[in-house]
Amino acid sequence: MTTTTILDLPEQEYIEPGTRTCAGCGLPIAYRYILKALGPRTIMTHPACCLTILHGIYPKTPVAINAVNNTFASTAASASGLVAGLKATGQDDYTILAMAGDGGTFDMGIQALSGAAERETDFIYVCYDNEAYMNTGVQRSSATPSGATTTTTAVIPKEQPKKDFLQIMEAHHLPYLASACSSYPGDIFNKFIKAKSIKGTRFIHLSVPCPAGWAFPTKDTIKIGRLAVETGVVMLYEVEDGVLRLTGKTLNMARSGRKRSVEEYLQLQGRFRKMTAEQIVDFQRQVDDRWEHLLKRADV
Ligand SMILES: Cc1ncc(C[n+]2csc(CCOP(=O)(O)OP(=O)(O)O)c2C)c(N)n1
Ligand SMILES: [Mg+2]
Repeated sequence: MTTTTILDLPEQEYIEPGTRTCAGCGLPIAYRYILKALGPRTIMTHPACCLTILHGIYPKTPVAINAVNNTFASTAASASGLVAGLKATGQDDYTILAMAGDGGTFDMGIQALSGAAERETDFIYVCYDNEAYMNTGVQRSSATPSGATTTTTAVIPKEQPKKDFLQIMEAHHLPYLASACSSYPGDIFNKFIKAKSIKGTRFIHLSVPCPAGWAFPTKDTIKIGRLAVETGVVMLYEVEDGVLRLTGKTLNMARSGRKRSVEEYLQLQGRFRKMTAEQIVDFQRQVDDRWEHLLKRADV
């Protein structure tokens, strides 16, 4: 994979100043580079989530591409309809982008997505993962990691581990699947350029830190995303026709053998404040197991 720096990116912007996301939100950072990669011939569909907040209230929006706001469980069904409509009207130069949160994907949207992926429907699906139902007030989802407090796991932090959704999507034999993080724009850009060039259902998991829900200062969004990757909590990789490749920082870490302790990531976030020493050890074990598992499959 080529290395793309900020200076290599197209100057055209598709998100104008004035989005209604919270200060320090990781989502608009990533979305900006996604749209730079996909360009103006993109139609996107999204359910209720922080992305709806970003898109704004009709008739005003800061986003310069066409977008459909669908219902919570319907993102992949809505994308399938857009694909069919464009086909029926003979318009074949659009990219369909479906984008939903972790609640709208790991929990609510999984059946429509699984069905569309099995039918090899031609769209890019992005699950941007802020690890809870954020826009309604930080309720736990199946993407919330163990040890995190949310408003529905306020007294006893979440006990179950995060659902491994990338593995679930890999089991659909997709032509392209990737994991990205908002702190690495060049890596995001490369992955969406590649996804655009491939036909069929392409799935990208995008990790986006959330200062409001994770309880860290708004200035630290990039730092927290980088720490997620530097500790191996989030791994940057892509799987093309079953072949796994590590990318960017994760590839460098695998080559150098340097991975930071998860405590460096956990201690900067208020949501993990109630974790016991035992739970931290278990969290480290979960991260190490996945790290070893993916490294075995990669050509480092
Ligand atoms: C069927 C249905 N149930 C509940 C809601 C209320 N609701 C709107 S957005 C949302 C949370 C979305 O969480 P997620 O998909 O993770 O996106 P985020 O807000 O974190 O960006 C909920 C529960 C809804 N709109 N529709
Ligand atoms: Mg969420």
